Amino acid sequence: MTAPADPHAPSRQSSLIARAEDLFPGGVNSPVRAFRSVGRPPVVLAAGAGARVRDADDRWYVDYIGAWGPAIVGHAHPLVVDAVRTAALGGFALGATSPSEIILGEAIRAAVPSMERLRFTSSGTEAAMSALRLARGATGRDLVLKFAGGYHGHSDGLLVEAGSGLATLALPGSAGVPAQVAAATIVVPINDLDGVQAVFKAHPDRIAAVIVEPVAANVGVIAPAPGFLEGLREVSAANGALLVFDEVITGFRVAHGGAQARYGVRPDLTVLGKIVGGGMPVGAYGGRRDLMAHIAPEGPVYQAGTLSGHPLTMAAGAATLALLDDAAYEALEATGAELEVGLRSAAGAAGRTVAIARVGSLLTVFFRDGIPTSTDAAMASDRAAYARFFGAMLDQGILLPPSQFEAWFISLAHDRELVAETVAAARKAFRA
Ligand code: KE4
Repeated sequence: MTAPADPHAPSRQSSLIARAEDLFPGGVNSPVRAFRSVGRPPVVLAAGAGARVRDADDRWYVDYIGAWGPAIVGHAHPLVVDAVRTAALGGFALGATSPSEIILGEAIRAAVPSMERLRFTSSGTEAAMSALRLARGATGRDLVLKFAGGYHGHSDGLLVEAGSGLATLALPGSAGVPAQVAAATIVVPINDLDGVQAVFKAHPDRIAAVIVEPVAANVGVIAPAPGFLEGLREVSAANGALLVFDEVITGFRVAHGGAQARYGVRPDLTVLGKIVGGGMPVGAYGGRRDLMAHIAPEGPVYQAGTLSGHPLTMAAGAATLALLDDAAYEALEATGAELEVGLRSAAGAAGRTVAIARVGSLLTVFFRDGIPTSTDAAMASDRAAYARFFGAMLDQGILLPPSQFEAWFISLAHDRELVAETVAAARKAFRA
């Protein structure tokens, strides 16, 4: 870890930020990277290696952003880098089906059997948007039910009361979404099965799909209430609506087969992203054979993409999934548990009231009393306290997600030493 020569000299990072702010809205290519809600200048990250990242001034941090999920085996894993390098030697996008798409597609289907057939895209947004277009095309219905704080990418209809950056910026939705489009999305609080029943009763035969993050991770981590996912399965089927699991975060994260394997609930359609691309641009959606037959060129629901199934993405994804064996998930669970226990004792020692929610290697430290089970409870957390904690951790070389409402992502590269370093920093930060 090397500090800049003259701490008062304008750092390379600060000049890069100035140029970025002139170029991009907020100086970023995705809002949450702007650090707006934590009151710090954003970092500019030049490299990552394992569980650490390096900023443009050569400061290293223990990293819990993890590229927002994809870096589950650590940054720049040699086997993943080699796979991409080898693929690159054969050219990049070739504009036709490549063997690598078939290899990754079969690996995904082997792990997620509900995805009887699938389609790759270049982002989770595209995948979620396409899954809902398919649901509407297959059912002939127009309405979609989502959950407050659920984030499924930035397609128009899914920005209604979404999480992630909208929760971070306290935005109810997005400008530019036509009222009639927003009106086709009905929102219910997370874990509110009665609310879901009431919506189906109020709109009989009109709801095409229920889309849910089976473990909510865009309002911080909120686990499904016991019976919630099973209830969604039953109510959707009973009302002729499709159940769509958005597993962009949970897919290959909370279990090799995702949340649907962890909780034993089989959706009609699944949305994937992040990990399945190993850090390269990716999305995927898939499910029942009879539904996927509606997708062009077999059926009338159109979806396309110049770089869908990109060979370098497929190579990175396949190399990453190959590393995620049973031992990997046992290690992720053990590291997550160790970090949770350490953080809880650090907060206790400082007399700080926090609630630590964790599902596997997804974790959130909520600055509130009691683990939230609903959207409102999570959203009522003390954002200012989180911002102070974030800053105190950053100053000690620990990079947390720059929002109370984003999950901490633990990787296979987070070893006991790094967990101990994180807990030691937290002991001081909770007192800040
Ligand atoms: P992308 O279009 O960003 O690849 O995926 C959208 C998406 C879909 N579904 C879920 C459950 C997601 O969490 C996401 C994207 N996640 C955010 C972080 N929570 C991406 C970070 C960002 O927007 O910069």
